[in-house]
Amino acid sequence: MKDILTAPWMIEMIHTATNMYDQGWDERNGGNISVLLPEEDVKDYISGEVIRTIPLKFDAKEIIGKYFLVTGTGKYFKNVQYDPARNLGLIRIAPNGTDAELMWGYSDGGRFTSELPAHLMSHIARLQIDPDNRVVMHCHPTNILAMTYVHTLDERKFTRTLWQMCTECIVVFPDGVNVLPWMLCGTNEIGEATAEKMKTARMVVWAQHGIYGAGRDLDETFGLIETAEKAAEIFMLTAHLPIINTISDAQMHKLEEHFGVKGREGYLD
Ligand code: 2HA
Ligand code: ZN
Repeated sequence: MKDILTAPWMIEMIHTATNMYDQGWDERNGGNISVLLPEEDVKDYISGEVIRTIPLKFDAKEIIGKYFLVTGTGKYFKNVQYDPARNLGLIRIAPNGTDAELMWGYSDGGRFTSELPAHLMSHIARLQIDPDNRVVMHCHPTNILAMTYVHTLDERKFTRTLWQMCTECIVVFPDGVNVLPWMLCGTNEIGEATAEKMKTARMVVWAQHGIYGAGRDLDETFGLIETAEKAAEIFMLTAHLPIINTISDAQMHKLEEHFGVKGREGYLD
């Protein structure tokens, strides 16, 4: 058996959690990440023995047998690099669909993030759209959060404002961002609402809380959130000033043409 701490996906997870902490997106125990791992990528690193079974709070029958590397509940992104086995866990969805089998990690008796319903439901939703989707990421980026206090939560308007803040936004997230109003976190209800929103965009803002992103790998998903957060930062730096220039819809159409992307239907005039 190979040392799991040398697995490329483990190293990438540790680097990503550390980087997110360094961005200021994951204060204290804020944020959570889940990565879907193909069995062939994990089998050499685990004994196959189930350490313990942890109940899920919903029926995840669509993803029975699938492996996920998931951050732990109450754990700090800041600490992942120093003690991965305590702060992360590798779970497999049990044959009944309602339990998770712990294969590695959560070494202090811990368990997966309280936001696992939103993660797994989002994985299920994204896999139907993109079979190569592997990552769901949640965090609390400062400017995205700030923006939800001072900008309408209308999804078209919110997306258009972000697109207008940096030239490359429409290229990076042509699908835009969807937005949920404030809801109680850690529940199946917010999980279901997030997954529904994930059907039409890879980013879902949770007003007054943070953001969810989905993508094929950690880099792509991090990059999505990083780009939206940069745009929100420009918005927060300029929202109180007289705006005398912007990126017009005609210019957005030029970007679409040049980069071979298509902005969300009906979002550009
Ligand atoms: O506790 O970010 O949304 C981690 C969170 C909950
Ligand atoms: Zn959160």
